[in-house]
Amino acid sequence: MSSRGFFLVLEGIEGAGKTTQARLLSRWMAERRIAHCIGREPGGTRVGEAIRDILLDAPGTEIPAETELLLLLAARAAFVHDVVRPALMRGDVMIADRFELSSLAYQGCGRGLDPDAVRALNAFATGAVRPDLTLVLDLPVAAGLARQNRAGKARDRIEGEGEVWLERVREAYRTLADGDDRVRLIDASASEADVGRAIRKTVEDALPESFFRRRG
Ligand code: Z5A
Repeated sequence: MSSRGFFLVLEGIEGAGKTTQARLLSRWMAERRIAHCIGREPGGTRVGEAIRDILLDAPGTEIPAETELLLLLAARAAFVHDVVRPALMRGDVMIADRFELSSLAYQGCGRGLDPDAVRALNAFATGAVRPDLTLVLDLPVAAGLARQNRAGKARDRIEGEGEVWLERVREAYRTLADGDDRVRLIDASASEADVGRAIRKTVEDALPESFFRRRG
C-alpha cells in the first residue's frame, strides 16, 4: 500500500495505560497540529464494536480459541478497511489501541495457537498493513489489575483467565519486543506524566520530520 501516513500502535496488558497514553499523545499532536486519529481494538467500527460485545461481555462463556481469534481478526479487517487505511492514505498519524501483537500475545502465547498461523491469518485480515512503530507498555500484571480495580472496571471474559495466564501474556509481549526494531518496550510503572514523556520522546524520534511541518 502506498501510504503517506504513520501507523503507531500502543500495546500491553490491561491497565498498562494504553487508553490514557493514546489520549495524551492525541493532545500533544493536536497542539502541534499533527493530523491524527485514534481507534481501539477490538472495536473502532460498528461491526467491530458488535464483535467486541460478543468477545468481552460474557464472563464464563466458552468460546473456542480459534473462534476467538477469527472474531478478533474479523473486527480487525473492518478496522483496517474503514479506519486505518483511509487515515494512512490521508497522510495522518493513526494511533491504535492494540493490533497484531495482541493476537500473538493473547491468542498465540496465552491460548496456545500456532503463532505462524496467527501471523498468516492476520496478514490476510489486514492486507499486510503493518505498524511503523509499536510501543509495548510494560507493567506487572498485579499492578495493572490493581489500577483497573481502583478505576472500578469490571473484569471481562479474557481477564477472567487470571493472573498466571496474564503473566504469560506479559512475557510474550516482552519476547515479541525483543529483536524487532519496530517494537519498543516502555516502562509503564512510572506516573502517567513520566510514561507520557517517555512515549513522546520515542515518537518524536521515530516520526519523520515532515509530520511536524504539515498543518493538520
Ligand atoms: N484482545 C485479545 O485477546 N486479542 C486481540 O487481538 C485484541 C484484544 C485486539 C480488550 O480489552 C481485550 O481484548 C483485552 C485483550 C483482548 N482483554 N484482556 N484481558 P480492553 O479494550 O477493555 O482493554 P484493556 O487493555 O484490557 O483494559 P484497559 O483498562 O482499557 O487498559 P489500558 O487502556 O491499558 O489502561 P487505561 O484505561 O489507560 O488505564 C487504566 C487505569 O489506570 C485508569 O484508571 C488510569 O487512570 C490508570 N492509569 C493509567 N496510567 C497510569 C499510571 N502511569 N499510573 C497510575 N495509574 C495509571
